[in-house]
Amino acid sequence: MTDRAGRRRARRIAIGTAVVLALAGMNGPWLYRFGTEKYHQYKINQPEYKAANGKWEIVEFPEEYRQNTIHAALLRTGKVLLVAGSGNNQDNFDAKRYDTRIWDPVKKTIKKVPTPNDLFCTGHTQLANGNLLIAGGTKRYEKLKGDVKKAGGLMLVQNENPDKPITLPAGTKFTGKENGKTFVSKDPVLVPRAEKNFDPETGEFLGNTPGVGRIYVEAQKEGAKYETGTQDNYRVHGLTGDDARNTYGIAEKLALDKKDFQGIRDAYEFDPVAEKYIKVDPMKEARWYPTLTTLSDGKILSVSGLDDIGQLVPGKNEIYDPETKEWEYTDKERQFPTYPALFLMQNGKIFYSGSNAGYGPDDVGREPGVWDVETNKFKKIPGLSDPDLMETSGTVLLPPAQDEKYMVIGGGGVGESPRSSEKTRIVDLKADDPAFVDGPSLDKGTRYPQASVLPNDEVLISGGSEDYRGRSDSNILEARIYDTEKNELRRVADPLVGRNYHSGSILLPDGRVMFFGSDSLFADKANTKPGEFEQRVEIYTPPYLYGDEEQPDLAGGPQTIKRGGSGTFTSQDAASVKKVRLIRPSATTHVTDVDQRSIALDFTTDGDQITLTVPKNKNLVQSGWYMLFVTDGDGTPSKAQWVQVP
Ligand SMILES: [Cu+2]
Repeated sequence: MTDRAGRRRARRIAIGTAVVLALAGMNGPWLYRFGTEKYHQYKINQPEYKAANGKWEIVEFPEEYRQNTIHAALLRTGKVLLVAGSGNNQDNFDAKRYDTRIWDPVKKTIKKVPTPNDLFCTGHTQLANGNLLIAGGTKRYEKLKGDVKKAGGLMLVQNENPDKPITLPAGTKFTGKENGKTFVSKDPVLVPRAEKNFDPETGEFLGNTPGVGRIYVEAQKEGAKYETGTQDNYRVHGLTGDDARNTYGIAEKLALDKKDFQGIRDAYEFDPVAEKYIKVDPMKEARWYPTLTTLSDGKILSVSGLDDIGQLVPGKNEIYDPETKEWEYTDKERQFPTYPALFLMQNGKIFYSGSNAGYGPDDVGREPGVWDVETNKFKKIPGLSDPDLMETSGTVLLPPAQDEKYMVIGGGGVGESPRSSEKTRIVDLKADDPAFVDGPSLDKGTRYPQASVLPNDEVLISGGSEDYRGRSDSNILEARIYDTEKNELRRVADPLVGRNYHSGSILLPDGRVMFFGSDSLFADKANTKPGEFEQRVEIYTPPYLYGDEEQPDLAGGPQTIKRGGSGTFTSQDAASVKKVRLIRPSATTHVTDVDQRSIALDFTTDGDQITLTVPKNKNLVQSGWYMLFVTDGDGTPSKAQWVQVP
């Protein structure tokens, strides 16, 4: 800053203060508020303030482009894919109005993309070729108790025949042997054949284990008198001979209680260049709220979700092969709550932080640990504080990824609990016996925190709400930057828009961070008016873009660098570069972003040349497209160059 600019600034501050004092002196409460607000506006726009705290700006799309964005992913074109599907809106769902937008945050253009299915509450992850894999979504909205007219629930269809599977069509009737009540299936179901069991020593035949198919059934007629009290066996209509003898249903109580959302099996790859969804093989299981995580071999693991009858998928996980575009079950089963936070570790195993987003029994798959998908061994990690407040917590792999330290932020009690945690917890997976320790605390208990890794190794943590879905006007209009080296949080400028459930954040290639969504249950503090989905996007410009110096430039260089390989780029500021990072672009929903990671690169400089080397470990540097940032000694990052690691 020049002396003259400094004097100019000092004079402006003096005038601003005088205005506030004059207004305050008039004693009018409205005027006072007007004055403080005006002063606040003035203050947050001062260069010194922005250089220390950054700045927030609301982006409002033209009305016809607004949508209830639930999912967002940064594409390798630098554009952001915004997916609503039906956007948690029953009217949209009933009308089959499914929405997707592509937004260019630099050119400020937005376009509509035809959406082939209800991708509301789907799962997603970045693929090696730059496509985004998207799997699962919504088959049916939840029905609350009182709205459920026909008694219904899960029917387990058993097949005792070891020689063949059996398929029952939609509309199959089941009549209880004890209760005499008849229920009808909503979909076809394939029941696998029974398994023969033999004594491993003698080879003696011990009997059959029936094959089991799961299907949703409901009463033929409305009303409470068709509810059942307890478990019963059910005769299947329309079968004859052996089939009638070998096939039967078992159901627990079939009642008028709340019916959860139901998932779909459909999967797509989104092509960022054609800007289109491409249909691929459907998953084996229907999933609503699944997590997709890249594995060591570049295949994609799909875990958890509610299935096509609204039940937590019973531990059946599956893997997508991007080569064949087909899914296979894993050999062994393990059950997690919905949207579990699962990250690929440098040793090829999976780290589960315990973060998740909202469905599943409170005693299934809640404890954090390290999971070997092949052997299905799971080693628990101790030390987590507020372990019963992990739902809607956020987990972020702290930069640089090489250190393998994760932070778990906030979280709330299971279901609609009003309780929430103000803790951050940190675990160092490179330690001999990893254990969580508390990091610096937030001011308030925080569900749904948004967290984005920044190119200078800091982490931006923003928003969330104290109560479930922002109840009682509990949105938190605060943001902090976490300093990974000092293990400290510092408060920065406040966001302008409250964001809770169905929100997220994404680091953009120019070093800014975009925020989307929020789905308050109520619009008022008294919790009497229904909430409205937050359709505005907000962009945070971190302090590093308000420094005295320009962003370092970065140009030239190869677009593809192999693991273990090097590339030479040009920068006029090469001599001042202190950090070089490859950042995997975010794909985020429901406080779950298992893609984002920032990898430190070794580099050398020579004049205006900067030569960097990509680490060899394929679990650290997963194949795919990355943002390459260089950051100078002041912590100011360049704009990113896109680099593909094949
Ligand atoms: Cu949701």
